[in-house]
Amino acid sequence: MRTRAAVAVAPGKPLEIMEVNLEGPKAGEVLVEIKATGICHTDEFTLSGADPEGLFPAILGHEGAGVVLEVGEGVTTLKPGDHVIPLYTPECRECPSCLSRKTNLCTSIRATQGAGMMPDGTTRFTMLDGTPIHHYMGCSTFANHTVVPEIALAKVRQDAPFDKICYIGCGVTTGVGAVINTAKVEIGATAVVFGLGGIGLNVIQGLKLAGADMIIGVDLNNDKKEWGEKFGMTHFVNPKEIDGDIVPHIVEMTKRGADQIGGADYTFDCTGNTTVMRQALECAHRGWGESIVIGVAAAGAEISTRPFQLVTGRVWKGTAFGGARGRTDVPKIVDWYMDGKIEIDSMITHTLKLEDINKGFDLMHAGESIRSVVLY
Ligand code: NAD
Ligand code: AHE
Ligand code: ZN
Repeated sequence: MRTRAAVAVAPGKPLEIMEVNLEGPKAGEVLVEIKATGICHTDEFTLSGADPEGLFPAILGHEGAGVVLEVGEGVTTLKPGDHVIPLYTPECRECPSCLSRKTNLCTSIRATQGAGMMPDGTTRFTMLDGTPIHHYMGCSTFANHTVVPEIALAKVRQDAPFDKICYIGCGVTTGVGAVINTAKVEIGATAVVFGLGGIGLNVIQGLKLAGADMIIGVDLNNDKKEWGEKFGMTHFVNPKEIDGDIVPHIVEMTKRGADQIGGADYTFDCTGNTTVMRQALECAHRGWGESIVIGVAAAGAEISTRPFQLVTGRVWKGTAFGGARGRTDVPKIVDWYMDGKIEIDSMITHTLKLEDINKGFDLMHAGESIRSVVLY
């Protein structure tokens, strides 16, 4: 069939809207009509050329929601008409990683996914002149139709609005899941969130849900103060507006009662900046503070700190997709949204047509959007 897509033709170039060919689903695969997709900073990261796994031409997008149109041979868990959210972290329930119960990072198709291919090593997308187009993170939601492995689709309830639940395909689950699954934050905790964008605000709403007491948000953009407060942030710091280094500043802020050592129980990097990652670790509490890396850093970037920071009990962790097992957890998060336990609507600041998708990237660069969503 033919479908319309925004194609990343080369690093640093705007996406090009074009008709592309899409081959039908092979065994174990599913054809999905994408109804809505968010634009995540990771799409921008790959488009910019900073992603060591970036391939071109490719159809980016990994934060979508849609309807199953056709299933390939052997598909048993989905049928035409089902509503689904594509998962860049699949859940096969059979690989050593899934069976370990220690990680959400299913490894069954990671190699081909990283190579921009379907599990059989081929692509379903081609340009009209026959040039192959790479898949992206196994999802390619910047196309009106896409083919996704069965194990990389979460079946969700039919009454949930596509234009909101697409955000559960990455940002919401990553932020809320980092708090609940990865950090396992407890009631009364102190926490610091660096970067109050589409991910950081969801970390804040996760912290509120978990019952954290003090939630400090850090951002270079003062407009984010109001945003953070809306979701439960109790204090805001703009590093450009304080005297001296952010680490002693936060340590001072987090001294509580008899505990005059200071430092947060949990800190989260939602910027992708390696200097910020170090600051986040170092303002975690001596003896037990945990710092969770969520941000994705450019090829070649490295993190460093004095080993003494770890010797004295701070823990450095990372999380992908908020530690969520997609087929199991995503339908539950959709329920939380539908039951009013988590908020999504106000974070979707812009809705765009596919033709205007590049505006979504401009709004992100200008710090004017939290999430832009493309409606097909
Ligand atoms: P975003 O652009 O919406 O937000 C980034 C925020 O960080 C902005 O508010 C910006 O002002 C702020 N910021 C930038 N530099 C800063 C600094 N030095 N100090 C303080 N604040 C700073 O991006 P997003 O969609 O929220 O994504 C955030 C990061 O998370 C990106 O690196 C993205 O690739 C990554 N991400 C990771 C996962 C995962 O599974 N680990 C999932 C989604 C996104
Ligand atoms: N390809 C990059 C890494 C990108 C990355 O870390 N992706 C996250 C999801 S970001 C979603 O917005 C992830 O899930 N990582 C686990 C995985 O297996 O990719 C690189 O540096 O090579
Ligand atoms: Zn994302």
